[in-house]
Amino acid sequence: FRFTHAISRRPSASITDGLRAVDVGTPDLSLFERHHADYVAALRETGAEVVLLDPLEAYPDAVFVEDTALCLPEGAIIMRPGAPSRLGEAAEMAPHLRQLYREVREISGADAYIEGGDILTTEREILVGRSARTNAAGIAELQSLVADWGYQLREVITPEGVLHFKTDCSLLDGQTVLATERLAASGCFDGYAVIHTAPGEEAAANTIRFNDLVLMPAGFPQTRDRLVQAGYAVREIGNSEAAKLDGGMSCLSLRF
Ligand code: CIR
Repeated sequence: FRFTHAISRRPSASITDGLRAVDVGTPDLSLFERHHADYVAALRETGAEVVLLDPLEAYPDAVFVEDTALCLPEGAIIMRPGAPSRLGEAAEMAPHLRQLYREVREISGADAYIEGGDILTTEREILVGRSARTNAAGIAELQSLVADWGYQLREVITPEGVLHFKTDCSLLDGQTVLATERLAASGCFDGYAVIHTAPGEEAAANTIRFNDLVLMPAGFPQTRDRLVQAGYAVREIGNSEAAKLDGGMSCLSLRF
């Protein structure tokens, strides 16, 4: 959770066509832009260098850069998003990672699909949730690509009806995660300390610990209080527009 860099991409006007499981209204671009600017400012406030990429009109979901790559200290791995409309986003991200990393590898199997939102990297392992976007072939290829870097992959289950594994959890520090009760009940965090989101605030589970700050979506006061009481420096960021597209704090950046 200590990072020197992040990559983020400004939302495009085409965000109105972004994927969503349930239509709860069209995201408003100017409000999304304001929330995004607050998000980037918070990352920069921690001392990190944030590369801010231009909007990509051709890809309505391109603001959710996390799904295009997995960034590790040893190198970056370009993903193969399982949503057909998002597959091309990975190739758009690759040159930027090649500029910042000495080693960049790629998921390339034609039947392999995997999105960054399904991957939680902790200090001891990489958890990958199989989901509608991430399949067994994608997980197997990731395992083979990170094996020589010494990483242990563990496959976990993304709850039914939840977009990504990390929609329901986030890493708070070396041994602590924030998770919904429904996800923690699967036992995937046995051995970690778990802080649960408050009942009815499941949408608060996707936060990021970024250096000294925990960035969380605004509007979940009970979960915020739990984090503050546990000693975290919490920054609330407006997320109403990203949430209409099933997006949250982790989706909006790559961190390394
Ligand atoms: C999608 O359905 O792909 C986007 N509308 C939301 C992606 C959110 N990304 C993430 O959780 N890492």
